[in-house]
Amino acid sequence: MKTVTKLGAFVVALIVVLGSSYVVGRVVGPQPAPAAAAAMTEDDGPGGLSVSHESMNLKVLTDSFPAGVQQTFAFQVLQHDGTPLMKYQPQHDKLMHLIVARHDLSNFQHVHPNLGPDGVWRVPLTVSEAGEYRVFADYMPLWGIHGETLGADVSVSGNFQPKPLPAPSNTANVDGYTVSLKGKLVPGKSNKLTLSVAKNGEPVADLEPYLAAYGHLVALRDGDMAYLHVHPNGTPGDGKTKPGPDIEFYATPPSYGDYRLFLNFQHQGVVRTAEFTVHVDGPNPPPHGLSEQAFEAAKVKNEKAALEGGKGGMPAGGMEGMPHGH
Ligand SMILES: [Cu+2]
Repeated sequence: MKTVTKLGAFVVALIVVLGSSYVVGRVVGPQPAPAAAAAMTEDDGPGGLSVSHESMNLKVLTDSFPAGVQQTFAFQVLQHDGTPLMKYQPQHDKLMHLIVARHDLSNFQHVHPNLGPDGVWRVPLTVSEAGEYRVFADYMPLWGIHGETLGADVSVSGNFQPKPLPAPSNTANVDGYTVSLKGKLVPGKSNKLTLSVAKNGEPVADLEPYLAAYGHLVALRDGDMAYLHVHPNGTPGDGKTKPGPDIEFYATPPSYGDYRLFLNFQHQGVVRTAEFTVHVDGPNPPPHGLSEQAFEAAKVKNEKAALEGGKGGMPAGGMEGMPHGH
């Protein structure tokens, strides 16, 4: 072992001294090709956690935000060269959906800004209570292959009173409407959620289309405000989607934990928001697209190797004859 090490050191010294690629080639041999990247399904994960993604950057232009005062909220989606993105594909009838919510998942708003010729999105906005907020810009570039949700934090000044997350519940009440939630959310899986709308105990079967759907559902994760993409099942006028009382969605939570769900629905000309806290049970799907079995086997193997290799983290079996520790 010692002899080999000394010889190795000598070879390295020789290469350094001679500095010849010919010698390097002869002594070290050809460099092995880089190992092929492990095949894995790369998931972009939940949106809303970053101000920047795929060379686009969310820039908030409104820098003073007092609570309770209506003002113009302005922002841009900037491209890598600093110019604003001008071309968008509509999603649910709108080029831009702006979600505003406080970090404690209260004070939710869903509004639709207008794009000016200067590349600035503007919308009148009143935030009633002070605190730390996140704004989510949900859009799709005209050339986009998927929608994008960038998130930026905004401070609203005033007297801040944080609120605890309401307890999980399958029913929500808003303005005389009761919305009940059926279905189970499972980490990493697309599962169906059914929300049923009733008014004064009677099922509502004449919901009105709002943004090309009978309902819009946004889900935010408690703790970091991860923004879930939730897809409605069916569109008004497709011949099979009924105008209530049931509204169906498919949602994929990225992890277990608590989420706040916000349902927008329109009835008799008014858009309302029903809010739910939902607890999602684990476990999460294994990383890197591994099967449960492969993940469990890798954990057992890695733990064994770490224990046998000591604190240095040497691979087990790879250092025969080497004293462990010191
Ligand atoms: Cu919207």
